[in-house]
Amino acid sequence: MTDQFALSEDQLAIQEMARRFTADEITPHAAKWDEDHIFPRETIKKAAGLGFAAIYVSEESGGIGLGRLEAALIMEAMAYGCPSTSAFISIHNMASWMIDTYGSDAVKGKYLPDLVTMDKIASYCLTEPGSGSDAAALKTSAKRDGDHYVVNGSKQFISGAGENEVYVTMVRTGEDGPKGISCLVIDKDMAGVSFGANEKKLGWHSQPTRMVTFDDVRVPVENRVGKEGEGFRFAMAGLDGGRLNIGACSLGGAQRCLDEALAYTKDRKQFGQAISEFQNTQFMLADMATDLEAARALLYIAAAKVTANAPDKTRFAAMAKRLATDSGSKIVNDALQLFGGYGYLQDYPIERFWRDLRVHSILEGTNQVMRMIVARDMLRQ
Ligand code: FAD
Ligand code: 2MC
Repeated sequence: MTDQFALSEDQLAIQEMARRFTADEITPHAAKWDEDHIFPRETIKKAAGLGFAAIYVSEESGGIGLGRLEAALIMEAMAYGCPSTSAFISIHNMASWMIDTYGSDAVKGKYLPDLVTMDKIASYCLTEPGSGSDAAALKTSAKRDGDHYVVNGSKQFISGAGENEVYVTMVRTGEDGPKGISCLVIDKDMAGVSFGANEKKLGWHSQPTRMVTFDDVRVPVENRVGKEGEGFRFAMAGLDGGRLNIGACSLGGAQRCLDEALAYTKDRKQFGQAISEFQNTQFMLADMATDLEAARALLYIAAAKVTANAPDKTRFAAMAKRLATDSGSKIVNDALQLFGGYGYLQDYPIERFWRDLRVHSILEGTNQVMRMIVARDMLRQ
């Protein structure tokens, strides 16, 4: 009866590999990356050595050709050590998958060999200063001039900007709205590409976030992914997977904080007994574990739907992202409460997870937008 919900041997092996990598290469360093704002490029490159830079890029293109559940397992495992670094690797996977799935042989051949090894890292550029949730209102323009596009405009909040070499960018080549949007791959070193200051953020300190500005950037037409007007659809399809991964990062962070809270409450004594003896503590731990398992179950189902290209995959990815990120943040907040004043100190990891997970309810589509996607799909039927 339970077999259909169990992970396969291969999936368990991948999960174990990702957990081992996290324990060896991420967890021991994550607090320092956070405190000193260190971008761990070497560690990220090591993750690529295990195939984690191209989890659902096809094997023909040099990826490991796995499904979205496997990707979620990997992201969840790495987020147990550092949600920020895990999410960073997820964004690179999303952008690489878009090139592999929708790109011509020319654009794939030009970019994917370096992306699968993470000799080059990819950013995903959709958001603009004037268009966040209403992404289809973007204004960055790409005007055709012979065998080039001339790109002008700005992208806001771009993860990895300034460090990464490759920018998978949604631009306007046609009419207003989603149908006038195309997808271009733009190199960091193309003339006219520049970057804003590294944003000072609440969390996600192990990776930079900057504005990217395009000033008469000449991009070869062969760098277009798919046809003109298809870019918005590709961007949204990429986010179906990205949202699962962000949800998985919240699950991993929440699991870590739950484990820390279990150990701490058994150890810490007040009123002559371990605080785990209080019924309030037990009820909180029980609810944290229950909410985590419920969110995880939905996320794994949604991941299976995205792998299978099920008709309701977008709705499920949105539901799973909403639940996993909101539940994840609540679980971490409860863990912080159980640590008392110590939870607020940087001596313990909880406050870092609290800060890192907060943004998961905002980016890759706010949780209000997730509700909008779900309700629209329900009402359409
Ligand atoms: P707004 O769209 O202005 O929303 C403000 C508020 O209004 C929100 O609460 C929102 O839910 C609500 N709202 C808006 N519309 C509706 C509606 N119709 N109904 C109900 N409520 C609504 N973007 C990229 O393209 N690439 C990246 O790599 C990237 N990385 C990021 C990293 C960080 C650290 C952050 C903070 C953001 C990143 N983003 C990135 C941008 C992110 O996706 C946007 O911030 C997000 O989509 C929300 O857009 P906004 O900030 O403009 O908020
Ligand atoms: N897969 C494929 N196609 C999709 C799709 C999906 N998941 N979602 C929408 N489309 C298609 C849709 O079918 C339609 O095409 P057609 O008219 O041919 O049927 C087209 O795209 C336009 O869709 P909508 O009519 O739904 O567009 P609308 O503008 O009303 O709303 C909305 C779209 C709000 C869902 C979208 O703008 C959105 O997701 N906003 C949030 C923005 C966001 O998530 N930003 C994340 C930036 S990345 C980030 O934060 C990182 C950290 C990397």
